Amino acid sequence: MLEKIEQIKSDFDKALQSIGDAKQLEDIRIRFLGRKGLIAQAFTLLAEAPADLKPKLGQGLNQLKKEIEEQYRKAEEAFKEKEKKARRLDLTLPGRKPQNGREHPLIQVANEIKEIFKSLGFVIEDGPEIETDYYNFEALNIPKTHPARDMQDTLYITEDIVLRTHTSPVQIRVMERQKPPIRMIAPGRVYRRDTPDASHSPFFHQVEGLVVGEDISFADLKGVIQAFAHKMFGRDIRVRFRPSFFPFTEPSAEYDFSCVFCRGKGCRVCKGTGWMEISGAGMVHPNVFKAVGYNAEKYTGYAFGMGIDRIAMLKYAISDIRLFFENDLRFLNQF
Ligand code: 2NL
Repeated sequence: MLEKIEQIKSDFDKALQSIGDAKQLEDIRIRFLGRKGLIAQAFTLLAEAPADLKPKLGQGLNQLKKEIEEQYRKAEEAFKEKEKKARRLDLTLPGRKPQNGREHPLIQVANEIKEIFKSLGFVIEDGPEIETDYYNFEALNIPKTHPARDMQDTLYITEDIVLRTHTSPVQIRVMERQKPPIRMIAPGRVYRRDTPDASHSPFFHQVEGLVVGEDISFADLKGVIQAFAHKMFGRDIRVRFRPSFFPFTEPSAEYDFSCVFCRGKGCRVCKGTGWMEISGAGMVHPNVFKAVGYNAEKYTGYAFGMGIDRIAMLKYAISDIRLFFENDLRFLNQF
C-alpha cells in the first residue's frame, strides 16, 4: 500500500510535466482527483488494510491527497498564466495586411458609362426589375405574337408579370410621369431565359438611353453614340450604323465600333472584319409616344441600348461573360 502511494505520487509528477492544453490539464484532474480517480480508489483499498496499519496508511494517503491537490492548483495557475501571456499582443510582430474589398468590374464599368453620359447631359433613372407585361412589351409596341414574348426568351412570374428583358420599361415610366424634354439613361440588370455559355447569361446588364424633344434627329443619336465611343475607347474608334428593325423604333439601326483590339485592322476577335457589333438604336416609334400620352406629331426622340457586360468584356479583353458572376477572387482581384 505504501508503495502504491509512492507510485501515484511519481505518476502524478510525471503527468504534470506534459501539460500541453486545457484538455490535458482536465484529464489529469479526473485521473488523480476525480470521483473515481486514483486517490479515491486508494481510499477504497484502505478499508481492506490490516487494522494496525490503517492509521499510518490513512495519514499517508491524506498527505498524498493534500500534496496532489496543492500541486494541481499550482499547475493550473501556471497554465492559465502561460495562456494569458500567449494571448498578449506582441507589438514586435509584423502586421498582417487585410484583404481590401473593391468594386466589381461591372460596377466600375457601369460607373464609367454613367459618368460619360452625365457629362453629355443625361440624367440617370431606374425602376423595377419585376415588371408587368404592359411596361416590358405592350407599351413598347411589341405585338402579342412577337418572338421576344415567347416563353423561350422571357422569364415569366405569372402570365402578366415578367423579369424585365430590357430596361426600356424604365423609360416608359419616366415618360408617363414627365413631359419632354427628356434626356436620360437607365442602367440595370435584365433577364433572359438562356442557357449560360461564354456569351450568354440568364441575367446581364444594360444601359438604355432616351432623348425626346422637338427636332431631335437621327444625327443627334449618331453624335451621342460617337461621343460615347471616343470617351470610352479612344478618339480613334470609328462608329457605323446599319439598317435594322425593332418594333419600338422607326427607323431602326444596329451600330458597330471599329475593333478595340486591332483598332480596325482586322484580328481574331473581330474575325478579320475590323468591326464589333455593339447594340441597337433608332428613332422612337410613334406608337410608343401614343402609349405614354405624348403628342407624336410634336415630339421626336431617339433611343439606344448597350450591354454593360459586353462593354466590360471589350475593355478588359474578357472572353467569357460567366467570369463576372462566379465571384472567383483570382478573377476579381485583377480589377
Ligand atoms: C437592342 C438595343 C434598343 C431601344 C433599345 C427603346 C426604348 C424606348 C423606346 C424606344 Cl422607351 N426604344 N429602346 C431602342 C433600340 C434598341 O436596345 O438591340 N434591343 C433589341
